Amino acid sequence: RKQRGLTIWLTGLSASGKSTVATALEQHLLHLGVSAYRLDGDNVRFGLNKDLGFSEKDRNENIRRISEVAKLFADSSTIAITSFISPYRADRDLARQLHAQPSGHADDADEPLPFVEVFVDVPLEVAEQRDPKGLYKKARAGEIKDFTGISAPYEEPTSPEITIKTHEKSVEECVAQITQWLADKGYI
Ligand code: GGZ
Repeated sequence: RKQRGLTIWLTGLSASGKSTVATALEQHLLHLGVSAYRLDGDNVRFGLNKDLGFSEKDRNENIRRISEVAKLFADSSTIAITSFISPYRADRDLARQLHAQPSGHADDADEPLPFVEVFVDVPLEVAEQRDPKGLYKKARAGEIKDFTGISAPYEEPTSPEITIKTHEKSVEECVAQITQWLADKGYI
């Protein structure tokens, strides 16, 4: 039977370190000879989802489409790594439920594709201090509306598979934490 992939779903504030960890994790898995593909704002929000903004409705749809795409990658035996704020618990739960449903491919096993929620947990003050693009500053000044953590919600995960703290650990340690978890589960 064909080998199956999985989805590693990173969630956290802007400037929490999602993209940095996702990039390093992708590199690490590729070095191990494991197929991995990262979905992030740069390759999704400027393409597939370029019609979407940051209202609650648009974020719901952003995450819905990303969930479907991640599932397709996972179904093709790749480790899909997603790196989006995904601030709404209900959207992340839908992504999880989607992975539990059969894909519809005739040759597919019935087992669900694993969905691994990784909470990139840094305090808002840390993210705001980092502010690499000056977005928090603009949000505080009212120049960006509906900014996550400032004027739009971030609903923390209640039972993520993994929690990483990029303000306490190095990127390498965070990647090791995730790969150790995957190895313990027999996924890599
Ligand atoms: C949050 C925003 C916003 C608003 C633009 N709120 O740090 P960044 O710049 O590079 O990453 C953020 C990115 C968030 O897009 P996502 O697709 O991950 O969001 S969601 O999952 O909520 O749909 C930030 C930038 O886009 N950005 N405006 N109002 N982040």
